[in-house]
Formats: sequence, structure tokens, C-alpha cells
Amino acid sequence: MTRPLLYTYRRCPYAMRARMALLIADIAFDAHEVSLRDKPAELLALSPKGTVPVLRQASGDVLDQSWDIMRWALAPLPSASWWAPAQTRDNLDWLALNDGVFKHHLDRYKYPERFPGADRDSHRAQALESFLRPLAGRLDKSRFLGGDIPCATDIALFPFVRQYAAVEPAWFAQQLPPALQSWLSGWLSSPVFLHCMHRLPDRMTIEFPRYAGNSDPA
Ligand SMILES: N[C@@H](CCC(=O)N[C@@H](CS)C(=O)NCC(=O)O)C(=O)O
Repeated sequence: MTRPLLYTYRRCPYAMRARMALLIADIAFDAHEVSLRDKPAELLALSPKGTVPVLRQASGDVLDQSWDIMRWALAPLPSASWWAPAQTRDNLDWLALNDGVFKHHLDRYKYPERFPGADRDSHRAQALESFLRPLAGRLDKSRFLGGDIPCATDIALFPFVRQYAAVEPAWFAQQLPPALQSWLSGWLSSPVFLHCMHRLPDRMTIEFPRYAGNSDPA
């Protein structure tokens, strides 16, 4: 049977969340590591907007939004643990804030040279105050956004927080309270994240190595 094919980019946080969802759901899939500077014609034919991740299902249907790929992978899981808690108003709001305001400031903090007139320090501060401090407060209440167990929102958000933390790790470590630090470091050392960062050969389609491990963070 034809496996689903994921067009992906190793360092893209949207693609990370899609890869983790497919691995957690134990879905066998092929993967194609894309060069963002030279996108394959097959990808653009499936999804002309030209972003990754894009999933071509075995049926030929196409999903070209990371959250849709997560839903497709996680919603059918028997326990529904990964998907159901991600549907609360609170968690949908966190997702919207992450993909909206936080991503806006993150890009301008991380790549100020790409945004003429962007004040890097101002974007660093706005990301901190509008998103990261409130998120830290939320994680003070429970270990995961899913409560005692992780949910899709946890894995949707932490790849973006990882990017922010990596710009100035020492500064980040001083700014953010322990609940957020341990949430992030738990995910960064989690087997499913380490597995999803497996290096693929560039511009080739191969089966992504299967994952059968524990999906919880350390
Ligand atoms: N809303 C999309 C966003 C995906 C996205 O923006 N991906 C970036 C890479 S991290 C991309 O493909 N950008 C196109 C480019 O750089 O040419 C999703 O959730 O999948």
C-alpha cells in the first residue's frame, strides 16, 4: 500500500509538530526533505502556497496545514488523549497566540535583518510579555497543556519556544521561571522529539524511520 508522503524541512517548527504527530500515532510515512530555496515541482503542484509541511495521503488527498496534519494523525487515536485536551478553548487560544503574535515577534527577534526597521530587542520583549510569561504562568498550574498528560498543543508550541530559547540561551535561562524551563527541556530531551529530528538525505523520498517509543517528555 502506498504510504502517506510528508514534504518536510528538518528545522521548521511547523514540520516538527507534524512529524511528531505522525510518529506518536505510529503512522508509517515517507518523507521528502525539501530545500526551501528550490522547492520541488511535485510539492508546488500539490500545494501552490509552497510551505511545509504538506502531507499527501495514500488516497491522494492533501493536507497543507500543520494543525490539520496533527488532527489527521492524532484525532483517531483510541484514547483521544493527545487530541481531546487540545480542543479546549484555552488550548485553541494558546495555539492561535503561538502561530500569530508569538511567531510574529519570534521572526523579528531571530532574523531582524529580514525585516527592515524591526527593533530586535523590542520584539524579544514583546514575545516574552505577550506569550512566554503567560505560558509560564499556565504551566505553573499543570505540568502539560493537556493537564497531567501531554496533548497536541504541547507539541505544537514547544518547537517555537525552542527557537526563541536558542537565540540567547543564557538570557532565556535567566528570564523564564522553572515551570516553563522544565516543560521545554523535558520536550527537548523526549524520545519522540529526538526521533523526529532524524536527518534525512536532501531532496530524496525515503521512508521515515518508525518510532515505537514512549511519547512522553523526560
Ligand atoms: N500555516 C502553515 C505555516 C507553515 C510555514 O510557514 N512553514 C515555513 C517553514 S518553517 C515555510 O514553508 N515557509 C516557506 C518558505 O520559507 O519559502 C502550517 O501551519 O503548516
